[in-house]
Amino acid sequence: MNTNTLMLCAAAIAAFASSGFAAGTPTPKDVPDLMTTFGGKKVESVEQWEKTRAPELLEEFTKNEYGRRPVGRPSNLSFEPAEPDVEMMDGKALRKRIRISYGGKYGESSFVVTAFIPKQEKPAPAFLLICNRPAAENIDPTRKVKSGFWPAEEIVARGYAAITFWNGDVAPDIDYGNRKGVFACFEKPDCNRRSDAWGTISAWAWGASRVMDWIETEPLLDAKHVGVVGHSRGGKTALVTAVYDKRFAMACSNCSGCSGAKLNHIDLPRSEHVAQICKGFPHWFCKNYFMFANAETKWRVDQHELIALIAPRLVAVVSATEDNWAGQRGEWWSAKLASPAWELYGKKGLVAETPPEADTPQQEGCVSYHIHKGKHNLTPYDWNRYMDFADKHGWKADR
Ligand code: GTR
Repeated sequence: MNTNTLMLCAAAIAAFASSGFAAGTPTPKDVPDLMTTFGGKKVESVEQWEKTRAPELLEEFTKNEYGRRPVGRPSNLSFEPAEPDVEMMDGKALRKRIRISYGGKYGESSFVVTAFIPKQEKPAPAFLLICNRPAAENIDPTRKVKSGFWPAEEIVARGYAAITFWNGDVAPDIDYGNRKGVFACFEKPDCNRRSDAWGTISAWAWGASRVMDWIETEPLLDAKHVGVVGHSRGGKTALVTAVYDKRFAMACSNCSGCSGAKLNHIDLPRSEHVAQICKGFPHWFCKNYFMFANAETKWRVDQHELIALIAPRLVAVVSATEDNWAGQRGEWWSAKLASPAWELYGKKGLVAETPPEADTPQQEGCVSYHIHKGKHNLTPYDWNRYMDFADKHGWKADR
């Protein structure tokens, strides 16, 4: 293990243990060291990180958790208006609805993305929500139905474009979604899937990348400043999106819990574990992941290393006080223990020694954390903290 990192991790864990927060709260144990390669070499430079450590971690997560994608950007990918552009929100936004179409060896499919772009001179920075809740109630393009899950009006009022698509249009949230969407185009129906074939989390993240393909073509949008946002299964997907697609400048992982931001190497008995998630939602992952059911702490990686793969870009991790299932302390610890990756780049990761009180964001570095008071949910409070974080990093000034 890299001595510096070891000392940093040990110091972080010790500082925590001596703080008030520690009372009755477990601390991480035997966490795989981010800055030591599988071959036992210490990682001390960006070059070593980028050439060796990051690729081997990425391969480990690909092969054993989220699966391999049979396709990247399809050569026949196309974008066309699904409806004419229209001014909305009292003339403050232009709404675009774009159909993104693609086809593979076994079929064709498409999905529609909705974008509210603030009317302003310069290209707008944006937040892309991967919506995992019923579309009609949460991402209504007519805005007759409004939901705090996607407060598009507030996002536009702060100078950001609000963009979204429904995850089920890319891959249905069931049985590897093999009947519709992307799996049906690139995988033979009823084929015996390989043990490292992608699951729906990776497929949804693939969909987010296709939206980025469109964003790059849209002059009203600033493709260099796009945050990908998701809640719960969508929060896991937001991390995976940014890990596999470096064009996203920020990932916002809201209440993502097990197989998202939550660290496994911490004893949080009320939180979800790999055995439960694999039983409840096997299609989210590749089959290889099932071997870590009841054995996640025997795996040579943990979820803080997934977050670290987003460095040096921005990451926001969010928990909810009433969301023990997501394992709030484990989410904070992942954010903390991922931070040495930013330090390699001469940046700060999560600047904090202990988890914060509710509604008190920790946003000094490139890794942001807050825990909102209340339930497992994505709320306007969270959105505003994501936008504060982007503001702090000059997403508007800098254009
Ligand atoms: C839960 C699942 C979690 C979380 C959540 C959601 O039932 O156990 O991992 O992702 O669903 O996506 O709403």
